[in-house]
Amino acid sequence: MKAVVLAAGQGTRIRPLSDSVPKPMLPVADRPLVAHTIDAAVDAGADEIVLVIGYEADTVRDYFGAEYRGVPVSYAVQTEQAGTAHAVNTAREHIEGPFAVLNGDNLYDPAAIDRLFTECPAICAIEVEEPRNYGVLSTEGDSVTGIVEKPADPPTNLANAGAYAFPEEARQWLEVPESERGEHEITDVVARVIDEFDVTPVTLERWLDVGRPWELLEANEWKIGNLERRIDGDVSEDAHLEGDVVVEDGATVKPGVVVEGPALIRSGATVGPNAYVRGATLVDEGAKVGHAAEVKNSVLSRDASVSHLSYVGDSVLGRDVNFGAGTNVANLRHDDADIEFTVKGERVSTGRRKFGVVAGDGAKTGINSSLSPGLKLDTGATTLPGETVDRDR
Ligand code: TTP
Repeated sequence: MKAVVLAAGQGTRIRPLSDSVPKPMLPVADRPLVAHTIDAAVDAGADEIVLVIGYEADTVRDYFGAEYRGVPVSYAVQTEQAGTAHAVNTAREHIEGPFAVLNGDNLYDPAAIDRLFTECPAICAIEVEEPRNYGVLSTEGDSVTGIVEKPADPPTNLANAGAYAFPEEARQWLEVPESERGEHEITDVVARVIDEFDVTPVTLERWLDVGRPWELLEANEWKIGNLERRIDGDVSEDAHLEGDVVVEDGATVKPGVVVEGPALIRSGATVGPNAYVRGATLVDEGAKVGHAAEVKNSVLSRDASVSHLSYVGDSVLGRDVNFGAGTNVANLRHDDADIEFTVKGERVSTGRRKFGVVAGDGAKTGINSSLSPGLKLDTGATTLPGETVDRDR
């Protein structure tokens, strides 16, 4: 079965991280987010991956090329991000026979994608506590009987998880009218398939929709948590690596460093001397954790640097970010309330008691900067030496 993977979106809610890197290419453990989706499809036996690309399309195409893990990859370019059904319709020429559609910014448990393929026509669902915020499936016995967006009175607690196996007839049904929010949405195609076919719900054990910056952190918590200890890099005898720590070939861990796994230190990265790295941290290619710095449960993207005597917790640093010496990130409020973050101009709860800062590519802090919890630093933003920063910039 061919798998159409949607990766054309602009990722507006995850800005500034998506300012130049498209969301599907943001780092999750040792590969881009969308590579995990594609891995699940390949493991389930997909015979071709059709990637729908648009926003910053070349970054995606350059990474995957014409073949990924022995499976051919083709591309459909969606020039205007007019909705998920519109995205699949862009790939129409590539589709023949039954086909799967997967969101390129979702993490699925791989076993479920396997079942999705075998049970076609089928749809992945996840049991949630608050279905009102999701597309919700109604079911009868082992069949899906309907799908309704954000219902006031949800028929089940089964949320649509954005993974579908469609019969070949669905190829003819991809042109759907604009929805209330002005997009051509895949749920309208799903509704037609449900009307005309017996559709099986496939329940996921675990699922994550990566829309906002803290969900990128959660994606890394998930995938770094699955790593098994492997030390291939240059690690000092005086460093102490505990648990499932991966140090890739070409990475350097200097004397006096303590790493508590799970953690991933990628090729070209340097940690220490005397640094402390803990809790599902990614130190991506070329990134640096300096002398006596502490990094906890954070993503340091490619070539980001946390200089000596700094603390970074529960934070996401984009590419080439430079935190000057003594930069301190606060990740907890005195009143213990959940940390809020600005998404598309509005403060929203992250649902996390601990959350630090999100710094766009190339942001720089002056020495001894103090950064408040839930702070956003835009791409290229700077702070002054000794500054206390409690407003986004
Ligand atoms: P969304 O999460 O709705 O959109 P997005 O990823 O652009 O993010 P944001 O809402 O923050 O701007 O999209 C779900 C998936 O579908 C995601 O993988 C992107 C993809 N997509 C397309 O490929 N084309 C489109 O026109 C749209 C709307 C989404």
